[in-house]
Amino acid sequence: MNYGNNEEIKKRMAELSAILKQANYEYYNLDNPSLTDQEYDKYLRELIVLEEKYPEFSDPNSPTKRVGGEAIDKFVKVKHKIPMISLADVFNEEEIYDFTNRIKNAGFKPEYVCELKIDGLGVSLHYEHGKLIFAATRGDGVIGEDITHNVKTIKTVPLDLKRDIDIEVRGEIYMNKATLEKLNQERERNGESKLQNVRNAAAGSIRQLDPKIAAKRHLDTWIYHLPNPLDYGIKTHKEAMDFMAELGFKVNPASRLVKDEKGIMEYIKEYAAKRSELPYEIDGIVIKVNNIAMQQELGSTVKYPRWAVAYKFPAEEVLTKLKDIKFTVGRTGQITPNAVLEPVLVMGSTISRATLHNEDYCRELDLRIGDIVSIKKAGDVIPEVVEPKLERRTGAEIPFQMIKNCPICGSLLVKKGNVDYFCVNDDCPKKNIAGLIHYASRKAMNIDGLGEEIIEDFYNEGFLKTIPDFYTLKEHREEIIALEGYGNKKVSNLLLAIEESKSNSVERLIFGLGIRGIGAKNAKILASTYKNMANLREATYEDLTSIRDIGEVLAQNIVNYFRVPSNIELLETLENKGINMNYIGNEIASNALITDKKFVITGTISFMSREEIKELLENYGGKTVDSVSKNTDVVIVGEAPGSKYDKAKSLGIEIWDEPKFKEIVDSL
Ligand code: 0OW
Repeated sequence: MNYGNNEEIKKRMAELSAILKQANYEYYNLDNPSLTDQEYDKYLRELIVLEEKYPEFSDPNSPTKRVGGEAIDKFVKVKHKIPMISLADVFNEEEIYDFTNRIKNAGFKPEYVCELKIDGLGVSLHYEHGKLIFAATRGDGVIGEDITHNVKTIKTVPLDLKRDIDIEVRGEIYMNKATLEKLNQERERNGESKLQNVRNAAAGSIRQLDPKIAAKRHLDTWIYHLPNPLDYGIKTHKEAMDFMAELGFKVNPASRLVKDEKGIMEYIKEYAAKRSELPYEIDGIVIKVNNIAMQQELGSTVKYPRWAVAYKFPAEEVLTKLKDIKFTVGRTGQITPNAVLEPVLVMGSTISRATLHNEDYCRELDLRIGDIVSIKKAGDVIPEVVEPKLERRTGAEIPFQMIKNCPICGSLLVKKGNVDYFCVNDDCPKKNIAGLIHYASRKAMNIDGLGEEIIEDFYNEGFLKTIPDFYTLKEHREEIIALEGYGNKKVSNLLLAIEESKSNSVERLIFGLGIRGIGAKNAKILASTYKNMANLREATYEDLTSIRDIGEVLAQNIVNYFRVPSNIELLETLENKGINMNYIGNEIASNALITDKKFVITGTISFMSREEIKELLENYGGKTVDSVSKNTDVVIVGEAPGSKYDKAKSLGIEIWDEPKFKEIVDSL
């Protein structure tokens, strides 16, 4: 087809774009297409060809993006202007009345909107002049990640709105049950592990760097929140939902305006019964005050709105057979009894293992191998064995016996405290395997795809005995591919994920080392305080204890860890293999008066809370510590200061009184 001059070409591309977008909306949002698939594909192909030929005329919001544009190489952080707060959970009728009574006691007579609580992940969508500009995950509610490249592949997220409007809306990205089923069948064919539930599947899909992969996951959305309705003259949540639907967003038709608690309870009852027939997972019912002015007067706590709650469906209890009791050895050597169960479906997941906590728990329940037991799984917590069904006993069951020796290395177990048993053999393979699993885990080095079974396989094959061995696995590539269930693609993805882990910010490595008592949060504090591993290695006990969240025990554990030659050797080996030893963390502004300075705050500053001062100083690379020492750079002195003020003067430490501090804050 020849298009004549540039104007003709641009016109044709815009025409095709409009035809395809309208067709998408009719197909995915209205479920009432006017184009046949063949017609749709013909127009799409024509537009793809034109965009390749004339990239300068290509629209960033072109419908061709639905099939996935360029891959990104890392996720960019996004700060939410209005925090994306979560919902407080309630579990029964009494707690629902507590919620509504609190509102009525505050003098309000509210109506409520009841909504299905979609089991996916929160998303924020930003539009300017009616065009999708960017999309971000909820993250921790304040800082999310830019996922625009993947969101554009979600067919029900409009790339253009019905009006030329600037707006942010929020909703849930989710995966249908049937989509997960198909995805898991395909993963099983590829020898990949099955995804446990739709929430993990949706989260894993939206966190793909390559949108062509995300496009294949057929994600979907329900939009349920307008953060600033009054800016659009909207007075109720119901109006907001209708407004967003008119703009072209997919809004759940099951939402319902109810007058009172009776209406709420009827809605809950109705959807508890319908839940299993829905094409998507819901984990509860969201109850919101309808009137926006009331919402704003009720306000929010730091974490939750006071005008909305999430009623969570009760945990499902199902029966299955206790086939065996196995004992696992944790990375600290702790022995935990685990139930090996006849696989059973609970809350959308197939369960074949459940924790039995410790020996006392098993004795109190008088658990016997062969028992029929009830299993309970609430939300995404690990499933639990509730009790054996005594009436189902045949007499053939085998009473519980606590083991005396480590199931892996055979060494005699030692009882510590009054319940737990430990394997104290430092060369116990299971402890080593658990240490490797911890190192690769999500909150540590976050090596995608390297789950427990794979690590256990590699350990038993001898490819992976110590942490540095992760980075030489690529030398065993052929041997690994030869293993049962390890396809070429799967091994390539694993080796790529291992290489990617080298560029983590150093807090992940600090946590992955398994220093006693150092969790992910403290690891981040240490990383942001010391900026790199070398500085942390040099930190003295006094230095460490002067950090707010690090007490004596942790400080001693850290100092001890760096005194062990094999640990120093490990770190040097890892550094030589190219593992990043620096803190990459959140970008912080810098200011000579604040960056890398240690501050103590004493007394009350009239215009800022201590938390806000701490956050401001941290944003500029400063650090607040609790006690004044010769390492303190500045003491900020407010109203009615304490002895720290005197100590600062005696040590000749720089003092900022309130006027001085205010002057500096205003200058930032
Ligand atoms: N998951 C949901 C859902 C919903 C937000 C807006 C203000 C307070 C929470 O279906 N229907 N409505 C809201 O309203 N949130 C939901 O999910 C939230 C998102 C983040 C945590 C909860 O899952």
